[in-house]
Amino acid sequence: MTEVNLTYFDTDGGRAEPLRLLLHIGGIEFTDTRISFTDFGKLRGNYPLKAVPVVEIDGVSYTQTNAMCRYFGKQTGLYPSDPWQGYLCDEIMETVEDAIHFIVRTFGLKDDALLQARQKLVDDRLVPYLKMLAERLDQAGGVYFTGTDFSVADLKMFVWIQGLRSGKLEHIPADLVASVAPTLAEHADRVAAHSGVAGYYANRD
Ligand SMILES: N[C@@H](CCC(=O)N[C@@H](CS)C(=O)NCC(=O)O)C(=O)O
Repeated sequence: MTEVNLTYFDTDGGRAEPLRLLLHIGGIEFTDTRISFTDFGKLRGNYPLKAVPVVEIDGVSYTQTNAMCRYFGKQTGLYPSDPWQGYLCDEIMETVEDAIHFIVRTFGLKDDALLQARQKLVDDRLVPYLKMLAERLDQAGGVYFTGTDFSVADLKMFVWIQGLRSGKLEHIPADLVASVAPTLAEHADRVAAHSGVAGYYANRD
């Protein structure tokens, strides 16, 4: 049997979380290796791109979260088989990835520099991104991002929206999603209630 080992920070969020959910829901056994930031400093030299997530498949390390999501999504029915639905799924995942990239650029800033950067981030990036994504959900019928079937795009959106709503990102209002794109907040609630997602968190201590 193929051995899968996923390495990421010890948080129930971030880039690896959609993949943890996907593997759990899809019934693929994996080792959930969680490292501290201190460990990361010591271990990053071992990772192919000096970054995490890293997925080790039968002892070989691979990178890029969205590629992992597509690969395991195809094996578990959580990535569309139809090419057009696949495009829609990818568009959502890549858009979230871009948004994460813009947010990460503001990490490490302090005081007024952080305030200015976060306000600009909200106005120039997050608001347009949230509006575009809400429009896509609407175009897909309003329930899931690729139509009637639940997919890894829904998991990726869910994790990102939960992060935005957490209030943990200073100067990003916790009610931003609800005020700019209420349907995305409803979508995240819908995904949270999905039996596979709810079951996963019910068993997390
Ligand atoms: N495009 C990559 C981005 C990976 C990435 O930037 N990971 C972050 C953590 S979420 C990281 O390891 N940053 C530390 C660094 O690059 O030094 C992916 O989606 O896997």
